[in-house]
Amino acid sequence: MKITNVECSILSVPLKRTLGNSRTAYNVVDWVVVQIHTDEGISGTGHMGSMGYQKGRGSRAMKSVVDTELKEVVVGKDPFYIEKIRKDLWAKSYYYGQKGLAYWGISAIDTALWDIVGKATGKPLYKLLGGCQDELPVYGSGIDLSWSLEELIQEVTDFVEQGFKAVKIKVGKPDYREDLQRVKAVREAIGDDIHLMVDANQAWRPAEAIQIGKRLEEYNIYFLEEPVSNNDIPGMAKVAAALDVPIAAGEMEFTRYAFRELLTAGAIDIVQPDPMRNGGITECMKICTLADTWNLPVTSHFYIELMVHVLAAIPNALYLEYIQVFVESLNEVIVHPVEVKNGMMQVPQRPGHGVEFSKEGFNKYRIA
Ligand code: SMN
Ligand code: MG
Repeated sequence: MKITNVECSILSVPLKRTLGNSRTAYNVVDWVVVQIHTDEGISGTGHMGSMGYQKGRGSRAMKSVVDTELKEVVVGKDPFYIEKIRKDLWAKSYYYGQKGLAYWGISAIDTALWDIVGKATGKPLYKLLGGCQDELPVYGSGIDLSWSLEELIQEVTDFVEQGFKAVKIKVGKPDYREDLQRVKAVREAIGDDIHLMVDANQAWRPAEAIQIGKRLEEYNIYFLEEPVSNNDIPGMAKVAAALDVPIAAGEMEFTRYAFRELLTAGAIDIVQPDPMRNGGITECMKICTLADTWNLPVTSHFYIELMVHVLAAIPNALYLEYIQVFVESLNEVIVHPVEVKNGMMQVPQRPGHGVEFSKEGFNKYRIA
């Protein structure tokens, strides 16, 4: 089999409401879709979710790196030679790539190649990767720091009513006492039996994170995510050592090498790879193995539709993240909507990863 073409399109889907974390606000997701075609009529896709507030979300730059740099490495090759293609992409982009936008493109290409292999063999991706389970627990995740307390409570109680056994909310308000009030109110609303995670999106310095983290522990927090900058690995390790609550991070990291640094420093207790930033399905599996080597669990970041296959193929899976508003945005442009029932997701049995972008989605939302 030979790759005949690589096409990259942008589908810009507005969010139903504005989301906010401690860093920024979002009101749109650009789904950057990489389609790889072959001479046997099989095509695979990898997508990047590039979100932002109005302008400035990176999608055109992502498309440009695929179109002008990466595509030529891929065309003409056998899609089953995924490691070889990765090696060549890495070599081609070594000067400007290895992290950043080029690596997003490599990630999407890797994912599309796995999709082709799945379709060519007629197998769902997780079985090709080495199946471990057919369903996974999911937590309901809110990008909700800008929402009022009433809206926040509505969100988490909706999650619990839908059957989720775990929810995550944002923290990182300028005055941490407001975070404590929100966490207290959420804990009271969901009761003691639901896992409650909090995500600070790097809002604090280490000493603050320890001080606030100790107060948060009073509410039985399941994990505290990104308390400090992902560039401050020693700081994160200090926080992890000082607090009982497990520390989760990894969503901002490129490549397994970055995870090696987090793990050797003892900076995290829960590993959170994002397959569209950290190198696609192949690299994500390597990161999960690294986590397992450190005897740590993995919880997904974003991309539930892809991470369901990765977590279904590893022995150390903890939870899938379900960000309802982003899933609703994705469901606008795909054929088979992501489905979560009673806090569990069954792994789709369609060949490949099973995410198929729809003609209607392309017609309605395509901007490039
Ligand atoms: C998050 C950030 C960016 C995209 C999706 C989700 C957030 C999370 O930090 O962990 O849910
Ligand atoms: Mg996060």
